[in-house]
Amino acid sequence: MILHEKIAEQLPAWRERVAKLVKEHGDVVVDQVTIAQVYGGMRDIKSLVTDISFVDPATGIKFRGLSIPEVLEQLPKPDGANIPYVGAIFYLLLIGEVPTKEQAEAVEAEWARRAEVPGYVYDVLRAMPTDTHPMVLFSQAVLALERTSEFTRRYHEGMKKDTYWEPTLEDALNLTAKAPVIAAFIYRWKYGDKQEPRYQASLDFGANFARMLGVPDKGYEDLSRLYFILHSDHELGNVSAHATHLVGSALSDAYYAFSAGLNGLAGPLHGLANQECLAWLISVRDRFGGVPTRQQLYDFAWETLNSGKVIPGYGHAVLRVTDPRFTAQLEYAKKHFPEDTLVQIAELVYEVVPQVLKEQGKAKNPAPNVDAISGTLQYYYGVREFDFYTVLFGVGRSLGVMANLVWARALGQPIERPKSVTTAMLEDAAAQA
Ligand code: CMX
Repeated sequence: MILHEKIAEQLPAWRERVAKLVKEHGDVVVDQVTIAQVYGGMRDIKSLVTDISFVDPATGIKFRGLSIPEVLEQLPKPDGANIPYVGAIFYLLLIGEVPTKEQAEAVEAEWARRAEVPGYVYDVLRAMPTDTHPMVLFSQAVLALERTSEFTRRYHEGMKKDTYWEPTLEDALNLTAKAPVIAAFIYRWKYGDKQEPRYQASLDFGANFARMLGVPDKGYEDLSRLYFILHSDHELGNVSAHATHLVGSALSDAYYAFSAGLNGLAGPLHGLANQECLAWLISVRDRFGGVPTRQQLYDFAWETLNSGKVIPGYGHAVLRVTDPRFTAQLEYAKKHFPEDTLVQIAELVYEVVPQVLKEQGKAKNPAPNVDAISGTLQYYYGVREFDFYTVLFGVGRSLGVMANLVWARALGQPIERPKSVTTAMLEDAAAQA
């Protein structure tokens, strides 16, 4: 299999590079930690390593060194599509090279071969009350698949540490292949015809997702590809990536690890913000019967802040500029459906809210993040069940966190175990400073 071969080819050089760095320069100091950071969610402490993506606070995400416009331009696309194959971004994240069309199609073929979801997983979901949040269903379905883990099977048989990455890659491919099918089933079971979706080997990941969800508009196939590419990875410290990495570091397999990542993604300060953001835009539309004036929007934003709430979709823990993932989605919407009321409101919010947040003076970044518009695009195509949106984020995020898990195993990253201290210790440190 092409992904296996390519990683195996690169591994000896990577292992040598990392071993040399740690052996010869292991005691070089890369960061210092303040009391504010220890008490402040470990913000900005450089303590994780990944070569798969990097978020520059001033420019945003780069996937293996490529910006979002470069990714959209350079990765191969299915015939007739405007957005690249999802298989192409997975190849880029895992291998670090822009794939040829054939290589991207080889990943797509692997997925098609592995997409079938065992019947008992559907039974687990059907046994749940229908008002269960879709993220609970998603996480539960992933966990239910754990018994199929190749890594865990091989681990218990006994395998050498330097081969851990091989069954992890198998799990990663199986999990990412099944994720869109599970997501589509959750959608149909909760809101639609309750049928089990069928993955068609003749279609790519994005087109399959659109068809399995039952969205007839061809444009939704491209939007699905765009959505999954943009949400795939955002370096390693964000909650979903870090939770997956942390749990995986105990040699829990890909299913345990990704289920944990999904549980973190479900929080309102992380992935759930996309559903909250669309709800906020709709409340603007309903209050003013359409696109408000700047002044009306300005007052509405202050009303939200004064009621103690955040403005969803704005602010970021790392970024200090407009998120390029927001820009890519806004451009897509303006190109394909510029007349849509919610798109126009989202654009006006982009003009007004940063100023409001600056005046409030709390948020370190008053600019929009990925969630500020993603729900608006889904809504346009008729996917209007807000609480499903974080599941879409999760399908995309599976790509990045699985690529990271494979490389963490390949490079033998150890169990995570940072040190905690007591408040009294910090007070002592402060007294001595
Ligand atoms: N609206 C109102 N206040 C905001 C704000 C917003 N959009 N963004 C930040 N603030 C406030 C914070 O609540 C914090 O207030 P307190 O000091 O009273 O606690 C203050 O500004 C400083 O926060 P910060 O350092 O700028 O931001 P953090 O790194 O702590 O948090 C984030 C980042 C994203 C959680 C925060 O900006 C936020 O809550 N945004 C709204 C929710 C959102 O869009 N989340 C999605 C993020 C992307 C993702 O992970 O999916």
